[in-house]
Amino acid sequence: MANALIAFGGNVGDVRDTFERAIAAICDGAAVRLLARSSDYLTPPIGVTDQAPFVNCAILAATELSPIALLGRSRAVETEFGRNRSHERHWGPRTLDIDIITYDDLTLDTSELTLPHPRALERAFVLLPLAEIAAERRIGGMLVGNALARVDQTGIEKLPPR
Ligand code: A4P
Ligand code: MG
Repeated sequence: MANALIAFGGNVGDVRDTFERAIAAICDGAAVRLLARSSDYLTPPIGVTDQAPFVNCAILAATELSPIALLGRSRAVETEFGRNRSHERHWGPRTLDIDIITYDDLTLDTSELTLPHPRALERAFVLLPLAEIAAERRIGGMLVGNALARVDQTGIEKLPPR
């Protein structure tokens, strides 16, 4: 059994509702079990800035799936919730983006999957949710809480429970 941190983002449709259903679809209670879920955060778009704000959250899950099988399940869930990569811009609007941030302490660099996620430590929209559920976790040797102190959190708003 491995522990995985998984980040969710989206800015098209009812993203918070999508998150609820997507998390339930990934965490079936068997091969993937939900251990913790962060709050949802409203976050200014990073990268391509002329698009709607995103909602972001993160979960901690225990899983029997291999990293590649977990990625496969994540991509199937992205597709189920309306994501169509052939119609979208890199870093542009999307209903649901699921990124695997860590899988235990595994490091991996293949064409399909890079672990830990290479941009996680630079991004407040990933680190703020992670700090809620895994502040003491290290990513690439750095504590989530310390990484968070180094990034710009301007404009990010923690959303109340629905
Ligand atoms: N891939 C490799 N490693 C991983 C991993 N650890 N987890 C591969 C998930 N996927 C991984 O992803 C491209 C490929 O990365 C996948 O096919 C998988 O095999 P994608 O989701 O199709 O492409 P993308 O999302 O456009 O690119 P990327 O690099 O994942 O984008 P990011 O870095 O996730 O950024 N601003 C705010 N406020 N909030 C956001 O959530 N998201 C983005 C997208 C930009 N700006 C944002 C947000
Ligand atoms: Mg992605």
